[in-house]
Amino acid sequence: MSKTGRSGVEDIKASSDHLRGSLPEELASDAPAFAKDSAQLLKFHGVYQQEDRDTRRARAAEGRGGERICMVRASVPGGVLDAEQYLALDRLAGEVADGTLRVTTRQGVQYHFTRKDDLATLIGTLNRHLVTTLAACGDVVRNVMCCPAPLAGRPAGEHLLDVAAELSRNLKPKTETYWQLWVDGERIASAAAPPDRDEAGSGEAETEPLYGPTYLPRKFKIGFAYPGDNCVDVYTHDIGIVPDVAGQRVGGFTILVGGGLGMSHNKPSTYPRLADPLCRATADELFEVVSAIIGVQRDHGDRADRRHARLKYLVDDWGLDRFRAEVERRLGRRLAVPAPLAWPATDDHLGWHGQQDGRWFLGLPVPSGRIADDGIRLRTALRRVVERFRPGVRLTPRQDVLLTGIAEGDREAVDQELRAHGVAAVEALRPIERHALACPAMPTCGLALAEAERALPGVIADLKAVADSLGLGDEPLHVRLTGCPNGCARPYSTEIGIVGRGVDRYAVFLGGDADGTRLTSRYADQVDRARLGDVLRPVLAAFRDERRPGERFGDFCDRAGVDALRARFVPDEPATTRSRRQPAAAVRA
Ligand code: SRM
Ligand code: SF4
Repeated sequence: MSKTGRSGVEDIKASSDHLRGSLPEELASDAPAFAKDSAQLLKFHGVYQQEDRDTRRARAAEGRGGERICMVRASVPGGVLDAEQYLALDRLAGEVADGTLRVTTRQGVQYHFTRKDDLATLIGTLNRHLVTTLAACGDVVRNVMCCPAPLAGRPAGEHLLDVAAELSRNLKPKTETYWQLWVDGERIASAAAPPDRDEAGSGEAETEPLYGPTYLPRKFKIGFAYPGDNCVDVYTHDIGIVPDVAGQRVGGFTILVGGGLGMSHNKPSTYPRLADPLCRATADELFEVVSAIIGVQRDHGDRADRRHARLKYLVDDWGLDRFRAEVERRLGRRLAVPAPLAWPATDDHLGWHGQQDGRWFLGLPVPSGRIADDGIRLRTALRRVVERFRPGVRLTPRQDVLLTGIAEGDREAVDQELRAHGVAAVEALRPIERHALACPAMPTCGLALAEAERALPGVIADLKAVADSLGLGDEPLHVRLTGCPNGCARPYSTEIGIVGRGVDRYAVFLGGDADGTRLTSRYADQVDRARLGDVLRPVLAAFRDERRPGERFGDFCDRAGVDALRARFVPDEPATTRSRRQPAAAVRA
């Protein structure tokens, strides 16, 4: 904490002149890396300065510092790209990154191993294709998520995506710095182009009317679910939004607040939390209500302790009633009571599906979101299909890709092109493979305690073998693996969360559900990677023997009680801190 009583990051933001700091000078200099303060500001521009952790030890032995690299994140509202945009993104992966594109759990795209000197080319080119990196990271509203599936029978699905994109545009920071640094000062009509600033005003309030000079206390996340389908994990967002659908358009919205997953091991004051229903808003009120909620967090969120700075802690510290009263005070009116929610249609949208407009889309599984040419030539296959058939490309909250707008007559040719490059159809995957997610972790993530993406194939192979040996091979088990407890692959809102503890060691969380309405609780801790299957075997066997007809694994663990399962099957495990959980009823209505 600084002398001002605020966290150091607050001082950096305050003195940055709206995210500028010394970035212009540092970008122009030959230095291989950015200074520490600049690295904080860069996040708001969508850039993380990282180190290649694979080479750290060898370089240290040679007396050299870490190899500085950058991760660049593009924010793509609702994950919607057109063919030209996808092809541009693909080209850049080869030219200024490590040859891979990574679809993120928030429907964005990440480039890894980008050099400082290549940042301007990468970000400038993205913007020329109307893809922005502005506010992809940093203490602002991040990429706005939305169910991307253009399914037949969902007439308002495309309208919902438009609403999400518009909200995203309106919530972008308005500082000119981004355009000056990366787009030659030119404010092109992009996904991020903010509405024109009021030229009459020149003070700080006018530069950032929503955020002010120090932006938000912490990152802020918003997601729209399609009614009945919780593919976006709507309860894990700072603000979750679920519309009513009337005909071709969305009508009112149910608004939830206070979701978030990050925690630290052994720090019970940090915990995952599912969002609570706050109110309803009409379409005309949506921006105003969302802005009021953001304003409460901006003015009352914790700016001293970044571990306690997310909206979820403010909602818990105040209680929902006081929070609602403050939002109402700002709006000058009472908020309408939220509607109950249910999720009978939660889906990953993989495979072939008919669209509302009579065409087809294909949901393609992308292991850990990594579009690469390694064992299978997925990157080449996608490029060929997009070049030849010009489909839309949509990124899903589960790190997969939907190819949309395909004519009935092209379906077979698309399948053939994919098979020719070794890309398997989703039907060829076992359920446990299909539903698995992992965060990037090593070697790029500076916070990783253990492997995740690189460990996933082995972990899933082990769990698959255990499930097979118990006759549960066809059970749709949902597994999410992360390299640390921050929760980037949302391991606390699924059935089996495996969370990095240390090198090759993990904590295992159970008892959430596949619809994302319930949090997991810790079942075992400090488990060697090689023993994950052994630790899960007895509880899977109990599920097989004791489940009710049609009961899912997560629901069984919840009914049996994770504490009781731990006492039965891992009795040496200390009765440890549990993740904060809410009964499903509380989050459903
Ligand atoms: Fe995340 C930090 C990757 C979704 C919670 N996250 C990071 C960083 C930037 C590491 C860092 O701060 O140095 C990771 C970059 C790794 C790398 O090398 O690429 C990183 N997070 C990711 C992505 C790429 C994971 C993925 O597998 O796709 C996701 C990018 C989404 C995007 O496009 O914006 C990603 N991160 C999430 C989610 C899931 C979500 O938002 O739906 C969460 C949990 C939800 C939440 O925010 O509570 C999440 N990431 C965190 C946290 C913990 C935040 C907290 O409140 O404690 C951190 C650490 C931090 O902020 O201090 C973090
Ligand atoms: Fe890094 Fe942890 Fe997020 Fe994985 S969960 S990407 S290890 S911060």
